[in-house]
Amino acid sequence: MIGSNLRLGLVALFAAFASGPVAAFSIGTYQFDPADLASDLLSGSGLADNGTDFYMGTGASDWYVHDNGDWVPGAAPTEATDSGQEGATTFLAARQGSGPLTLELGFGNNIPVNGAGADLAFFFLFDQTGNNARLSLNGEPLDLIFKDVFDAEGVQQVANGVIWDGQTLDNVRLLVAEVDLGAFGMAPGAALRDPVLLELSADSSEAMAFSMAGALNARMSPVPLPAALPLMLGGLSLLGLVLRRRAA
Ligand SMILES: [Ca+2]
Repeated sequence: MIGSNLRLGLVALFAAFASGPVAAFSIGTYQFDPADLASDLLSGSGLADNGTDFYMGTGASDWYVHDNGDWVPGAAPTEATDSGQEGATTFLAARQGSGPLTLELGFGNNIPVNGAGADLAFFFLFDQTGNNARLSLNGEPLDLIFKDVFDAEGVQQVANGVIWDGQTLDNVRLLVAEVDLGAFGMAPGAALRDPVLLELSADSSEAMAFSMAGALNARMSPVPLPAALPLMLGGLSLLGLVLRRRAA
């Protein structure tokens, strides 16, 4: 499961440091605000597992969970859209023979933009040499290209504490696939407001384990006004009108 050429020099994968009101975190040379991560699993299709439990996506937001030999309606898995503070240790995987797993992911907080170079980073666990992942945006597909994650000193990064089939694994190979939104024809500075579709195929005996997606270039999402606020402001101006009339 772990490549023999893997350098296991890592001590601390996630150097959390304070940056304003939210704690930023890093995975090797990649730095994120938690709001940069894909936060919404909008739909899913196919068989998924998180190393412990099995899920069945229906092609919508509804999921089934395998429970004592039966599929029962259950909560959607959260491993592909976690906050990042768990590190890249949790995952949703397709396994060999289970067919492709399709995940529709949305960025509900900070909005990815087409900035300089790569704009999105998709992290995977285990050796994905024989597996495939395809990203689609507005129906346009792009095969992801995996590479190892390194820190600034060139040390290959691994994930520790990965729960897998009843074991807790350390030194699990960590891979990343970078995506430039320009490859989808997006103009420089354009914002990605549509969901992305990730199709995971375990074509080898290694699990095709997707851990998380993050935006490398993002802008803060404007905080929407509460629906009641315009009404409240309207009410206040009406009150002001009444008060002025009384004063007159
Ligand atoms: Ca770009």
